[in-house]
Amino acid sequence: MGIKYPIFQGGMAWISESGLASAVSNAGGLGIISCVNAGTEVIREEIRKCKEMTDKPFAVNIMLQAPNDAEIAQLVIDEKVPVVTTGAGSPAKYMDAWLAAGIKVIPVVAAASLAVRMDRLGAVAIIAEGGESGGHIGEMNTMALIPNVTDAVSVPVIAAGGIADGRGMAAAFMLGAEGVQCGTRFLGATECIIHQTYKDKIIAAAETDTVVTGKTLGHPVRALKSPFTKKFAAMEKDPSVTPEQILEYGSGSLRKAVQNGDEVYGSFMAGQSVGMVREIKPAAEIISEMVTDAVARLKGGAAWVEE
Ligand code: TUI
Repeated sequence: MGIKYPIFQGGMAWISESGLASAVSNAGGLGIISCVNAGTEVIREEIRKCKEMTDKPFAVNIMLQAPNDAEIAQLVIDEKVPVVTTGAGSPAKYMDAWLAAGIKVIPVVAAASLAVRMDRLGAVAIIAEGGESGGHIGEMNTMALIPNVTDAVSVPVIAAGGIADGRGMAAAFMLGAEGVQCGTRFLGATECIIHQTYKDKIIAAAETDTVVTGKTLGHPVRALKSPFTKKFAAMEKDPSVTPEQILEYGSGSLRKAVQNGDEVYGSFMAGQSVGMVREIKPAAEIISEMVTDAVARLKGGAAWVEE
């Protein structure tokens, strides 16, 4: 990959832009720009800004349920983006074009079955994301997901979901992963553009302060408990409310949290590792502390067993 540390910054919708991504890449990790926000031209600008702010590799994350995913799929080729990660579905239909353009493709999967298909289609690595994560999640949790995916594929696996410090990173390696992806931890990065209210909530939250809504819609999403999630959950239980009405209520809720800090209608997406995010600090410090602690823990890891 050409990166110093195997730490990816998750592609977070409306959040992961060129400032955060370039800070992570400059610190030796892999910064990732999310494409879920404005239109394709805005993403082109973000990619160009990122190239100006770092000469290190970075990635673009494509959410496969986005209305403009086909346009973005072409944009990353035109802009010669070195690495693409995908989420929320299978990128099979774009794989040949990306590989022909020399792009390294790293799909996010939530189960081993899709990981196997992606390995066969030419993915250079797989991000296996457990249900501790914030945002759109699958059924499996990280502890059981990672060994299952590493057994199933021939390429390196990057663990995601519940990892926010050196302990999580060391544990991920023990489960067979060769890298980690963190989203929630980078919500607490100085360079992260979320509204101050969102940051305050992240710092204040305990590990039990998240909830999953949307299971009845087939689209589970983890976020901080809030007036929004309470109302959303109540609508899901109410037989007189249609799925369309619920989707309408949820539409735009993440943007309201990120840009306006809207405490009534905002969806403050975050993973269970939020309890470990206790202070705002630069991305470079987050990364260097994580690496130092992971190395120390890995060296001491044999202390509790004897053969
Ligand atoms: O994509 C995510 N997390 C996200 S996307 C997002 S955008 C959004 N979501 C809801 C409301 C408003 C905005 C927020 N969080 N993570 C990657 C991820 N991918 N998690 C789970 C999956 C996944 C699920 C099923 C990947 C593949 C998959 O495959 C289905 C298949 O085709 O086999």
